[in-house]
Amino acid sequence: MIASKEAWAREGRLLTGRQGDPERDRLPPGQRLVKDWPVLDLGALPKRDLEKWRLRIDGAVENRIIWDWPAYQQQNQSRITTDIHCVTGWSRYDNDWQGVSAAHILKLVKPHQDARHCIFYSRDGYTTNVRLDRFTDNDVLLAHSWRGKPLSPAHGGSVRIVMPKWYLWKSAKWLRRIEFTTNARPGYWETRGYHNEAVPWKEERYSDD
Ligand SMILES: Nc1nc2c(c(=O)[nH]1)N[C@H]1C(S)=C(S)[C@@H](COP(=O)(O)O)O[C@H]1N2
Ligand SMILES: [Mo]
Repeated sequence: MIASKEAWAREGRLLTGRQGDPERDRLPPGQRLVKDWPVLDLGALPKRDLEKWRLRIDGAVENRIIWDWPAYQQQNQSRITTDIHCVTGWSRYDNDWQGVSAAHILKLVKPHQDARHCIFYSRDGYTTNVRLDRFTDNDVLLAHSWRGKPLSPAHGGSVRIVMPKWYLWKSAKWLRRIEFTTNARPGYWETRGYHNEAVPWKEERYSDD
């Protein structure tokens, strides 16, 4: 059962799950469904300033990137709908995101053969790390819009990462830099007891679980 749920989770949309009890098959263990969208962060809200906005993508890559806002807007745009799951216990269904896909970024930067990890750096000083082989999931997005409107500052606008298959602390808000690395470098919550992997279907909440 767990194995098949993980497989559905990897698919991104729980197609098989819908045929059974939708609540049980779509909601990861220990989660409750919410209709609103709670705000959780370190409490420092960066100013939204598109003139000064930059995104740097560097580290173990062939081609470094620095985008300003117009350059980022000119990239191929993707639109996807995903569920999100917060480690504090809430999940929210059917979030409609627009942005630039991780797949598009990987094609441009070409990570080195030995690159294994990505580190996300945010404007509020927050960092989080993910494995490169999960950043390549086809539902990973650098999102600028939600339900067709610019992502609100509270939820990470101008641009946040969306990594729907991992707990939401991996989805860095106010993104300013992605660094590709050969070694894992634990981020803010990963150095404070959170799990390194963070897969909701396995309840990878805290590293001593
Ligand atoms: N830059 C930044 N990104 C962040 C955080 C943060 O403090 N700073 N908190 C993380 C955590 S712990 C959670 S649960 C989600 C919450 O996202 P939301 O406020 O949009 O619900 O953002 C994640 N991304
Ligand atoms: Mo969180």
